[in-house]
Amino acid sequence: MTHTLLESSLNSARYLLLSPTDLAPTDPGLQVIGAFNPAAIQTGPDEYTLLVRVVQSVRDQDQDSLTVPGWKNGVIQTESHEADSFKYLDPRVIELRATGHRRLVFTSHFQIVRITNISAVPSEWKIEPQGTILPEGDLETFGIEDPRITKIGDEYFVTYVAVSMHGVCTALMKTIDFVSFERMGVIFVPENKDVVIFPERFDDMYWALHRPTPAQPFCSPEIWLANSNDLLKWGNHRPFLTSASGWEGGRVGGGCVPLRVGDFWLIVYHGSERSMTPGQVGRYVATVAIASADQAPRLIAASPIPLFEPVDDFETQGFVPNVVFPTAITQNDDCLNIFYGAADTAVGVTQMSQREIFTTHFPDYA
Ligand code: MAN
Repeated sequence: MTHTLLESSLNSARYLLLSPTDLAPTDPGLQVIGAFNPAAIQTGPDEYTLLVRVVQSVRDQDQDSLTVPGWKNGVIQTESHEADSFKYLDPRVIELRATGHRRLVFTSHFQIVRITNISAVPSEWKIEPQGTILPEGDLETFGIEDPRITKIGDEYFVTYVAVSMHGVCTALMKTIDFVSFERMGVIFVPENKDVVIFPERFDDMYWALHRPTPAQPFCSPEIWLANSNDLLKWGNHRPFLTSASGWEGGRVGGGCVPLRVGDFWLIVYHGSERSMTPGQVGRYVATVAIASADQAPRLIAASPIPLFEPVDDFETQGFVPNVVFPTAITQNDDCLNIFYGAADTAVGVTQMSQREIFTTHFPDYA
């Protein structure tokens, strides 16, 4: 498997870790069009484990219809729509004219990936695909997306987006070995995604960031905070981080699991600027905030400038162009590896100095 060191217009080196061509489809009738938005966590002294979202679409299409894939009982099911019975809302979604209901043009599952030789630069990391996690049950028929991993005790908890004709919600699964996974059910009802669970409890409670998408747009979608005493029933909901204007005016959403830095949580999240052009998704950047870690999470400051933006070819070109979508951080002393989805097509990683993030973005707290 090849991965390439790329130049960035910003100070951090960007590395392309995984592309769709590195993975085989789960079914001969499908093609892999994306491998992106990875969860990542250190699982051994020289090992990271990733859960990469793999996106597949139907390979051979008729000219006068579109066939979209989904899952039932572990088997791919397809559904065809006549060309004049729907319209594209953007490259990812169609709307059926008869009902106004939406369908994804693809379906997603997770590829488990093991990375070793992690003390080397990312271009020398050894990357080995392992097994897959496929959608299961009625709430995952359109796919599973955008996982994030939080380690609590000896267990790894994975939040992920479950998509079906019942909507887009967030569910939880857990594992101790990344071989077998136990589904724990839905934790945030539709429409809610970008759920990240803090790795430490406070006030005897677990805490999470989540991102409801209001149907009545009194505001752009923003990040909320909630707590729970069992990781399953969440309450005490309150807005946590609202989108500012400009580059994050369209929406903000949780990204990486918060990283503890002294008395702070370092919170890397995404912001997007919606496109004014119909059919285009807009531009997604990675940005950063700090919150209190010595008490219940409270926002202290959100950076007035992005942490990194799509600049390299693999970030500006792809299935959804101009997207960097941060989803995980691992740490090696001062060096942070920030894993992200690039253009809804590939997995990237960028290395940044924790100290420099504070001096650049939060000089009052450096
Ligand atoms: C959505 C997310 C991601 C995706 C971005 C950009 O907000 O669900 O899955 O990467 O859009 O398309």
